[in-house]
Order: sequence, then structure tokens, then C-alpha cells
Amino acid sequence: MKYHISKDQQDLYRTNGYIVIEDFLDPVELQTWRTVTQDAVQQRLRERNGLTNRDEPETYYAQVFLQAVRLADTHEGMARLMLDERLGEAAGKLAGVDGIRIWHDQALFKQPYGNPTGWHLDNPYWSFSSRDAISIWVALDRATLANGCLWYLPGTHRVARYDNSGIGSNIGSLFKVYPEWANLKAVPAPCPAGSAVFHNGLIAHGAGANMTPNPRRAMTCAYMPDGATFNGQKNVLRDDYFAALRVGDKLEDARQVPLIWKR
Ligand SMILES: O=C(O)CCC(=O)C(=O)O
Ligand SMILES: [Fe+2]
Repeated sequence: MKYHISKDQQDLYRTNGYIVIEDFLDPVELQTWRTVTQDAVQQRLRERNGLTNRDEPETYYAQVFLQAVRLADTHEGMARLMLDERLGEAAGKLAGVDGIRIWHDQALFKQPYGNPTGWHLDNPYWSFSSRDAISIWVALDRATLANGCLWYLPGTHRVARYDNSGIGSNIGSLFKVYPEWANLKAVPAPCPAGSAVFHNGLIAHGAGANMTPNPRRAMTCAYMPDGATFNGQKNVLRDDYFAALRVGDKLEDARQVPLIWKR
């Protein structure tokens, strides 16, 4: 795993709000990530209760991607992959923070002829607000312009507010919220399988449609800087934990937000 982060990579990430690291996983690691992710998703499909957006499979959103959240909660192999300190170190060094907690892992499989992923920001969905939130998106298949690779508006993480738009069938809704971004040049992030794309939780991003007969599979994880506080939103918080929290409380429950790396 290519988890050591150079000064140049840090600078690039902080300027653009995202970075592609090719060959992040070696071929053996990539095979493990594929097998484990496939197995964890299959398990959810069998249980029929853990997929976030499959209740109505014919809706637009269900056809954006097959989405399975917090697989590490229910799959031991996935927990082993996600709790890896090296992932936390890479994320923490890029973000420039002192500690990294897991917010949620998430498998995102854009199925053959899947819809595009509308432009959005990530952090406004979550139960903490931080300009240093960061995610990793690991390509389990080669991501191309044809099968729905990610696209970014570089630099928007530095000026974004917490206003957002949903990932709906109007893929450009975000530009109604941020009309000042309408003429920025979007940059695609195609990458070979085994690459990691890290992005800031406030950068504007989306993904194209999958115009191929094969899935575009990604395994991702959203990270919270250690010390971030509850903002009142439920998102993926457990019911009992959510009920006990007050706005401003530090999020530090070891089961909900495991600390995987500290400087
Ligand atoms: O995989 C996709 O299509 C979208 C990914 C995304 O929005 C994310 O990882 O935050
Ligand atoms: Fe996103």
C-alpha cells in the first residue's frame, strides 16, 4: 500500500481538494479488496435490509449506484481492511489533521448503464461539520470516462459553504446553490484499478454515467478529523447514540467513530 504522503502530494491535495494516487494497492491487495467488498455487498443483498437505496429499484437514485454503507459493522474482513492505520495516516497527512476517525465506509458500484452521480458536496450530509473532512475512493475496476469516473471542480473545497443539493436526477442542481461555480472547468479523475482518489468533504464532485456493460466498482471510506463535534444531524449515527448527543458534543464513541490513526 502506497500510504506515505509526500510534501508535493500534500500541496496538490490542499490546492485542488483531491488527489489521485495510482497503484495505491498492489495487485495482491487489490484482489483482497475486491473479494472482501464483493462478499460484504453480497451479504447485504442476501439480508435485503442493509442497502441504502434498493427499496425502490426503479427509481433514478437506485440506478446511480448500488450503495452499501458501514459494511465494517457487519463484515469482519471489511472491518480488518477499514481499521488499517495506514489508511488513516494517508488521510490524516493529506488533510493536515492530528487524528482520523472513520465516519462511514461505503461500497459504490455503478452498475452497467447506471445513471450519473449528480454534483454534490459530502460533508453537509454528515453529523459533524469540518473543512478537513476527507474521503478515500478506491477503484476496484479501472474508472474511465466511459464507465463513470469521478469529476471534480478543483479548489471549490476552499470556498464551499455547507449548502448542498441532493444527488437527484437533475445532475446540475448544485449550480443553483452555487451559481458562481457554473463556469468553472470540471476535471475528470480516470484511474487504473487499485488507485486511491482522496477528496475533501467540501469539494464539488460527481461522476459520469456508466455507458459500458460492466460495473464500475469502488470501495470508499469517509473520515472525520479527531475532535470534530456533533452538528445535530442524524445521518449514520446509531439511534441510542444520537438520542444521547447534544449539539457541540465531541464525537468519540469508539464503535461509532473508531480512531484509526493519531499523529
Ligand atoms: O462513486 C460515485 O459515483 C460517487 C462517489 C462519491 O460521491 C464519493 O465518494 O463521495
Ligand atoms: Fe460524494
